Amino acid sequence: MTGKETDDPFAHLHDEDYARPFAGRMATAETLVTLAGRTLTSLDGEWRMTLDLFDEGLRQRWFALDETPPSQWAVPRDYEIEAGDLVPVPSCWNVLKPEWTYFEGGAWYTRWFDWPGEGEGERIVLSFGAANYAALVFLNGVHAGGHRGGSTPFCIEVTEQLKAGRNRLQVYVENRRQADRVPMHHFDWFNYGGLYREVALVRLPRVFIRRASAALTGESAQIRFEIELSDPVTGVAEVQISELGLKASVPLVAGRGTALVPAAVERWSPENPCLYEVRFAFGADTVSERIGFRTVATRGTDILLNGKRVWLKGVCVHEDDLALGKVTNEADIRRRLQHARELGCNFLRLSHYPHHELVPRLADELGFMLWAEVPVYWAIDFANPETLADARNQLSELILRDINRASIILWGVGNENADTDARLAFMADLAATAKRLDPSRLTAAACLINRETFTIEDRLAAHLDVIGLNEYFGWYEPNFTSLDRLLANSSPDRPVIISETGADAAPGHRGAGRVLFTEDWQAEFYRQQFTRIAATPYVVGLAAWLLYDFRTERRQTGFQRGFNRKGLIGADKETRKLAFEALAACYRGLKARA
Ligand code: GCB
Repeated sequence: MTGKETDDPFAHLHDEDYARPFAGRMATAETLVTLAGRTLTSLDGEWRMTLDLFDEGLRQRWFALDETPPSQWAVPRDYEIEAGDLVPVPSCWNVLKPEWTYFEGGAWYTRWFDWPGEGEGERIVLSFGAANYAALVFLNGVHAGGHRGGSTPFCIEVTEQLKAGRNRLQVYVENRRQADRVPMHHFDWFNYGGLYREVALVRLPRVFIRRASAALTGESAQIRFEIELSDPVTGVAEVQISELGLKASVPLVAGRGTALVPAAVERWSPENPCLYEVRFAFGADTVSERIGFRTVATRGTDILLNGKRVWLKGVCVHEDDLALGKVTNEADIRRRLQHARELGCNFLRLSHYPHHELVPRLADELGFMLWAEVPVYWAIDFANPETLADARNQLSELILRDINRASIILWGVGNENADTDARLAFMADLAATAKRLDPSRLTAAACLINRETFTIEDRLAAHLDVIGLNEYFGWYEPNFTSLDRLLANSSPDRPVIISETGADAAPGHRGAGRVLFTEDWQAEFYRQQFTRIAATPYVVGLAAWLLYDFRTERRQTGFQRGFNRKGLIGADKETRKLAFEALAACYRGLKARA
């Protein structure tokens, strides 16, 4: 069936155009709404979930079925909401039942909620933290919207579909690995599926603040306030930072406006992560959040924070948990940042996709610099305009969500993508998108090495502020002499960060010399790497690969057993390997340069 009812009960068996009616109403960066300081009605908790490997729910329009009990069905059905499993949201289905561990396909989530009704002129938006990879949302049997991209938030307005009283919300989430997606079908992490971040309802006035940002401009002591409304109205918004006695007006034309306001702010830095409560108000709407003010720039091969050179002592981290999969929470994030602190870090790379929005919030509060990125990872269908639109949208959603996070200094637009003209055009577009949406931060990507001449060589570098370099000399390549050549041969005109280096170690596995998968070699590997990296003036940071071991089905030796073991700490997030202290000692030794 293609949206209309038919008398033929078997029509859906032959309709391969079944998804077409749901292609519209896509939530994008354009429809995202800032949640800063808003009161949300949480829809987390128990939902019913039914797997759907064949998109049967779309073919048969399961979402439109009434709730007649099975004893009263006139004709048989293939779907019964109550027959689904009770599952928590947020969650990844892969960790809920052993038989769902490797499931890649679709699942229907259903829950009911009571709604008291909205006030005069109010608008109601459904907000999703993320759903991997694509989602279709149905409220009271009606298609309300959809989203693609597995790690970014989205908002769907449901003012029209929402009823006072009992409502039925259904979300079809689907995590197939496909050639046109970002990432594509081949990546080195686990393909968790589900509604794995928070779901909530948000009440908004008829005209509301869609986004609001405040950032320090250049080295001058001016804050640039920027506001965008839901509608193209003209008026005046108010901004306020009470602690500074700052109050200013932002004139809005066609729903948008900016104002430059002089302000004597104390600068945010890892050593002094000071934040100010910033309030934005327009008409009946107010949003507020804690914002840090700092500048970030490059000069030659240096990265400057508040005009001063910084060396990024970093570690990469995936969003992965033995018990929860991609689900995280405040305690998990605080533990992660505490481990990074004990390692001596001032920097984390949130690889390889947008992490939970609480990560940059806590990094703001605790004082870490971050690299945040989108999963333009390895092979991507670079020539496909729809894939580019998807990647651009994921990047835009990430930037708009985190625009006020002082901790984020770098937007990563990709990782180790083979050099073709199509890739160059695709990724240059992303770098330009990042600059257009956010000129206050730097762009980066994990770039390429010419393995014949052993030089850093990537046409993309010209489009970036910072060159990321993933290199595994001493691990995938047996010795360090090629690294010596590479570092000596290259003379980049902009800063380089080693955006990954690392070696696997199975926790507890020991041995002397270059014995792969031992903790001893992993520790020695870091000592060898670090001596070289720290002695190279144009390298201004390292993001070690990585903090914790993580699940990935690509890795199947006895040492790996479905895990990438390059963690400095095991997958239990407790067991420190020898390399943890080895790298910590390297970072301590670097203090004088920072
Ligand atoms: C890389 C990738 C990263 C992998 C890592 C590895 O270069 O960027 O995602 O997990 O190497 O362990 O091989």
